[in-house]
Amino acid sequence: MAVRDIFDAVLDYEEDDVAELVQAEIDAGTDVHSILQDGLVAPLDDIGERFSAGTLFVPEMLMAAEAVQAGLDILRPLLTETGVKPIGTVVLGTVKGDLHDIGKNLVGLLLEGAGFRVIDLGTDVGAEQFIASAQENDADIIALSGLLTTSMPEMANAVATLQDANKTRNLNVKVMVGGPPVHHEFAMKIGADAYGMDAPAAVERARSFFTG
Ligand code: B1M
Repeated sequence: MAVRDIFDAVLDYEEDDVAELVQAEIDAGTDVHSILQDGLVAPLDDIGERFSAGTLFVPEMLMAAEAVQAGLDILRPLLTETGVKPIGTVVLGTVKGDLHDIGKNLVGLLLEGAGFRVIDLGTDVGAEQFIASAQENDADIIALSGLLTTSMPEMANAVATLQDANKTRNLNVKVMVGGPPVHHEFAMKIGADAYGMDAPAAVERARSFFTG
């Protein structure tokens, strides 16, 4: 039994095996971040490369994502364990037109684990939905995820709308962005307050809004 078996089970689209193997590694005391990174996230890069090469297609990408999600469900309690009073509230979502949610879910789990209250709006979320939820939940941060290159203009549009609402609609939130096509320069150019390269970096950025 090894983390490599989880990797292989994701590539075989074996949801139930992934869940069982993740539980077995937890029981064996394997480092949670190794289970996450080497067992669950790494095979998706492999899947992405095969998709780009035209050797597998959307249904297989979806089955792999579902297998990863089954493993994440098992890891969830370990990633979100916290007994502390919430540091602040984050409204999180994947931008309009984009249906990818695994990276966003990971960002949400680690934020929760770091003591934030997370309102997850899911995928395909428009700027006005982010604003309404931030107002309703008295949020401190809005966090936007996007995986497609075509999501970048939508992310820019959402950030502009949110920053405008900060000035004109009595909203007071910081805006954070992330996802593979996004980088620091782009984030600053579109007026975001922070960019997170990965989920741990997103937590650091979110914390920095409170610690200065
Ligand atoms: Co899609 N897909 N997909 N896909 N998919 C990619 C992203 C792609 C790179 C594959 C490829 O071509 N090699 C490619 C995008 C190309 C591009 O635009 N540059 C692609 C494509 C083209 C598409 C479709 C257009 C395919 C089609 O229909 N022809 C379609 C689009 C649908 C849509 O969104 N409208 C599509 C669909 C799908 C599925 C639905 C089948 C499925 C998603 C299922 C799901 O999410 N529930 C899927 C999958 C699984 C992938 C890959 C294989 C895996 C994505 C993933 O979950 N990675 C992906 C290829 C790849 O990544 N190698 C691919 C793991 C995840 C942990 O990483 O999300 O990057 P990631 O999150 C990271 C960081 O980016 C960061 O933290 C996380 C880790 O710590 N992060 C943040 C993310 N959000 C953040 C926010 C932050 C901070 C950090 O602050 C707010």
